[in-house]
Amino acid sequence: MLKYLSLLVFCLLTTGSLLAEDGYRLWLRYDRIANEDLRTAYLDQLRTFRTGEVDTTTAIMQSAMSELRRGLGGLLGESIYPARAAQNSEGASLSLQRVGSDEVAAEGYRIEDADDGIVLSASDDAGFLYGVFHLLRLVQSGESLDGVSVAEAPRKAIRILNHWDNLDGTVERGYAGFSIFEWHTLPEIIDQRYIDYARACASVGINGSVVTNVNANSLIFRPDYQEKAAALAEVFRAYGIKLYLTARFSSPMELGGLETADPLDPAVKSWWTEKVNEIYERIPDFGGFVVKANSEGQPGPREYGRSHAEGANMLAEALEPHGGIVMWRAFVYNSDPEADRAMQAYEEFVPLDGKFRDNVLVQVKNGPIDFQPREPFSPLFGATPETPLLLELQITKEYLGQGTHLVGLAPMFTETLDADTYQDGKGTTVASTVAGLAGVANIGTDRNWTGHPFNQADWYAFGRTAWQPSLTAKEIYEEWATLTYDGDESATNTIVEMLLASREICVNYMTPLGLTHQMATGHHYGPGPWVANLGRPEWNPAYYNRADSMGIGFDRTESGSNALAQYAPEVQAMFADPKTCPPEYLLWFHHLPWDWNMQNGERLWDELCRSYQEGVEGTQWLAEQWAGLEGQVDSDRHREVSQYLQVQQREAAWWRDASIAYFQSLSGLPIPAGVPEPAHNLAYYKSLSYPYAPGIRPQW
Ligand code: GCW
Repeated sequence: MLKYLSLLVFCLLTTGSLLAEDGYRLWLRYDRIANEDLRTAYLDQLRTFRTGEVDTTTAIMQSAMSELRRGLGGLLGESIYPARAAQNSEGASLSLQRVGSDEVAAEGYRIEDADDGIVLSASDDAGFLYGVFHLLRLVQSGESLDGVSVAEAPRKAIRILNHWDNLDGTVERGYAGFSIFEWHTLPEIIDQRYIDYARACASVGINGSVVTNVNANSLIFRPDYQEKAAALAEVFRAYGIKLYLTARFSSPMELGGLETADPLDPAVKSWWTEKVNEIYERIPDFGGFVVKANSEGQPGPREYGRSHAEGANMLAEALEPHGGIVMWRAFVYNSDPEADRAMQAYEEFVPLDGKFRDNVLVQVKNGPIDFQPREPFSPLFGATPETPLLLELQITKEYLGQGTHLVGLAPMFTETLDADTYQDGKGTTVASTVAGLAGVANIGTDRNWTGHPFNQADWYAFGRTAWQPSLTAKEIYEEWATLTYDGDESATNTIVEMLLASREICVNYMTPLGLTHQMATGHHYGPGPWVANLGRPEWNPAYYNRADSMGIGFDRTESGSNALAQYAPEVQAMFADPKTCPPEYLLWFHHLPWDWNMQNGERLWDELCRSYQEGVEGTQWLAEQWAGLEGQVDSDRHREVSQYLQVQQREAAWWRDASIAYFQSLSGLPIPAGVPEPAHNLAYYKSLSYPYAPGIRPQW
């Protein structure tokens, strides 16, 4: 008997710890506060709870109340039941207060330590929900509520996740399993994941979700799929999240049987109008469409000689009576070998400024090419004063080590947001020019949602940045690390330092000194700087590095493509001269001889080699930091991250060696001291293939 009992206890203990730290709870871990003094202090402040006159029966308020019960119940170890008037109205308590929107803006909130306790005020339900998450965050991070005075409102109205999820369950550029949206069991089955997804999004202020891939499928507009989408929308609604869909431009042909999708054709227009009306019957708060048109084979208005504005406006007109919007992507480029791909979105969209309807936003990737480890900001930001723009950031990590490398993206987000476009004088940061942020999600069916445990930090960072773009990467990671791990202050600091340093480490081992798009073909995993044989010139790494026996880099100054001219004069002045151009953008803007003298006195070739080496050493540093945390973070996630870090170290060396082997075959220069010779010859690196990336059919 004793034997069985001890076995049972053993099982409970082990399963308990496995369940506790498998990452599913993300940062919303509401474990009982270990420090008894702190727990008691919070209990004294929060034990009673008054909802006052606030109507808590609406869907969003129900979510807020249930989160509060769950959160405080877990953290304080005692159930807290909100009541209109607290049973014991003596003494301090937590209470809700509805105020006018002149006092607290839409979706905003205040948390204050008032005479009769902690007061959470908001002017709408979403504000209360966000306020509850903020309050829980404070308690979970052990921040004192004495004298607390928080006043928050989102800086950007649109804070939206873009899922590149296909209706067959696969996720384009997704590295964390399959889509969490189960089209085959919707609308009847409401997976708990949908609710937890919505909770997580709301906890960081995300208020929109595009559940389908921009490489779109018109089937989503069929009534059966609309029913399914409506079921998701209902879950999201309770968390202040609007559902959006991607619109395939040729849907009237594929689904409606029309002969054209010409946006000026009356039959096409009325097809869309009816379709939109149908959607709103099922989803009254439907957000609208995201459209990828005339880009990478997607259909669009240009096929009919119509502009992007004419295409977008036709959809916008159908959505307008319902309050819906169109997010029209600027990610367009053609395959003209003479053209500089970095210039094309600007060339296409700046002339259309002023031609879009009011409910159209143009969605622009952070850089002019495509989610690279580093790019300068897109010149479109600030260049379309009459057209609201959305900043599209990548949270998934195509081109950035995909699912396996530890690369924290917050420094990249803030680098773009803080960049000064000078379009309206000094201080016209990218952040100030955009109406909202769209993030390409990194979420899948993996138990911990994102594959690599640290990828959760990017989801967190996206939401927090979109809410408040002036937050620093450090502030955001401090929050995340505190909430997600239980380590002491020094362990938390180590995690934060790792995340902060990791993006630059990745830039160094993949694409240092302004190089870009050096990844292998198709799956974009691993190095392929020699690739020059693809059907479209601008898909070739060699197109981007322009390396030959004389030098390396893409001349985007007056003597080259002059892409630089698309920026404001102040920005041009920063980059125009290779002698003063910041080294991180040097080969983006300049083609230079191998023996070019860098600002630090190093020869370009030597600096390039050393940068790769620095990247590799950076991955070793990451691994050492993490090894030092053994015993300070839970063993499951410690082991998992350690394994990933080994992969990253090996692959960083692969990047360094393959890149140096290739560039040396052109420069003919010796490898500088401190940088090892490549482990293999160039032919070896060229022969490697990587048939494992998700979405790539394994080949013999
Ligand atoms: O980076 C490229 C990706 C495509 C993606 C495209 C886009 C959804 O390789 O997979 O397609 O960007 O942003 O539309």
